[in-house]
Amino acid sequence: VVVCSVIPPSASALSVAQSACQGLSRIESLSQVSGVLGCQWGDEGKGKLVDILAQHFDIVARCQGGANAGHTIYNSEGKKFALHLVPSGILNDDTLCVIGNGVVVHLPGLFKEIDGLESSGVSCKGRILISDRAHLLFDFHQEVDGLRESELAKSFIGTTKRGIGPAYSSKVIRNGIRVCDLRHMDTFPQKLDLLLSDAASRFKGFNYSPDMLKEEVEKYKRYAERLEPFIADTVLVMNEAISDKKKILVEGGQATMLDIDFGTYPFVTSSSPSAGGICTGLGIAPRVVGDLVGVVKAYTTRVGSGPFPTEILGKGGDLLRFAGQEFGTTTGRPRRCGWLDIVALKYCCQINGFSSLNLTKLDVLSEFSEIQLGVSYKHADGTPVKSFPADLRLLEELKVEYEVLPGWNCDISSVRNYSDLPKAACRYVERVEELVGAPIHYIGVGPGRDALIFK
Ligand code: 2SA
Ligand code: GDP
Ligand code: MG
Repeated sequence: VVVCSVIPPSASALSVAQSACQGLSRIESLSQVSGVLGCQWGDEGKGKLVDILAQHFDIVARCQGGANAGHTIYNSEGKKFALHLVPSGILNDDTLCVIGNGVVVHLPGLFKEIDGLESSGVSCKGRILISDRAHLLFDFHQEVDGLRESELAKSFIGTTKRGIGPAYSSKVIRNGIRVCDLRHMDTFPQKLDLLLSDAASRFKGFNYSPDMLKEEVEKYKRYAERLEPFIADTVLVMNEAISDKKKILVEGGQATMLDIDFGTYPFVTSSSPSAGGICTGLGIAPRVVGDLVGVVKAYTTRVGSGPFPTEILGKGGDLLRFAGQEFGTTTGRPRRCGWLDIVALKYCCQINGFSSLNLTKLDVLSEFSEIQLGVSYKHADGTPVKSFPADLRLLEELKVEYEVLPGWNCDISSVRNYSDLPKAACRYVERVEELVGAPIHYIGVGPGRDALIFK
C-alpha cells in the first residue's frame, strides 16, 4: 500500500541534476565494447537500459536468440515500443543496429517489425545490418516448435513458439540456411526442400506438399530482394568499428538461467545468453569485451516451465504480477513471480563476471511491507547446497532460506537521486550488493527512460 511520496518538490530539481551528472560519467566510463545481459530468467528490463545507454554508443548489437525476445522500451515522449529482433538502440537516430551471426532471423517477422517502427516515425533505413552468416528461421520452424511442445505433453518447455529451438537445431545439425544463401536462389529451393522433408518425416502432423515449397520459394525471392541492403559481413563491420575506436554495446536476449549450457536444462532457450555468446555470436575477440552490466529485477520472474526455487504461489505471486505488470512482451503469457534469488544471482555473476549490476523494478516492491530475499539453499537433509545445482531433482527438493527485510511503503517512482530513496529501500539495495559481491550502479524505479537512479 502506497502511503507517502518521498521527495519534496523543492528537492527534486537539484536531485535530478545531480543524478544526471553522475549518470553521464558512469555511462561515459563504460568500456569501448560493453554488454548488457540478463541475470535471471529474462525480462529483467534489459531493453530499457540498452535504450538509455545507446545514446552514448555508436553500435548496438544482438548476438543470440531471435524473435523470442521481447524488449519493451519507451521514447522520450513516453511512446511504447516492443522490440523482438531489432536491437534496442533503434530509437537513437545515430546508433547503428547490428543483428549478429548468432541470431536466428525470421524474415517475415523482421520486416513486420521494421514496418511497424517506420510507421511510428522511427527511420530504419541504413541503420540495421544483418549478418550474412546468421541463420534463417522459417515459418515451418515455428510450426515444428508447436508440434514438439504438444508431443512433450505435460513436460512441455513453455517455449514462445517462435521456432527458436528448431532453427538452432537446423543450424547445429548442419542443414540450416543462412542469410548469404539468399544470394543463390538457384540452390535455395533444394536446401529448403531438404529441411521441409526432414520435418515432414519426423512429425506426422506436419503437412508438406510441393505447392508449399513453391510458395515459400516465391516468398523468399521477394524477401531476398528486400533484405539485400541490410546484409553485411558483420564480423568485418564489428572488427573495423573496434579498430576505429567506435563504441559498441551488446544487447543480450533472454538470460543466463535460460542459457543452453548454464540454465535449468532442458527448461532453457537454445542459445547462449551469457557472456560467451557475445564472442561466438558476433565474431569479436574475448579480449576486446570490457564492461558487462548484469540486469536483475528486484524480485524474480520466469515465463514457461521449469524450476523456480523462490517462486511465490497464490496471492503473493498474483500481487507481484499485477504490481509489476508481469505479462510476456512477445506472447502476453502471465509470468511466474517470486522473491529475489541470491544463490542464482551469485552463480550468474560467476559465469559472466559483471562489472556492475542494474537492479530494476525496485518501485514494484513498494507494494510490500516485508520483502524476502532467498539467501541460501539447503538439501532436504539440512546440509547446505554450495552453488546453483544442475540436477533438476535436487532443485525441486531443496529448501530456500530467506532473510526478511522491511519494506518502505512509499511511492519511489519519482525518485532520481540515491540519497532520496527511503532508508529501507537503500538497505535492500545494499544488502543485495553485499550478498552478491557486485556493485549496483543503476536502479530502475519505473519503465520510462528517465526512471533510473545512478548509484
Ligand atoms: P524459446 O522460445 O525456445 O526460447 O523458449 C525456451 C524458454 O525460454 C524462455 N524465453 C523467455 N523467457 C522470458 N522472456 C522471453 N521473451 C518474451 C518476453 C517472452 C514472452 O520478453 O516477455 O513474451 O512470453 C523469453 N524468450 C524465451 C521461454 O519462456 C522458455 O522457458
Ligand atoms: P527485457 O526482455 O529484459 O528487455 O524486459 P521486458 O521488456 O520483457 O520486460 C520488462 C518490463 O518491465 C517492461 O515492460 C519494461 O517497460 C518494464 N520496466 C523496466 N524497468 C522497469 C522499472 O525499473 N520499473 C518498472 N515499474 N518497470 C520497468
Ligand atoms: Mg523480455
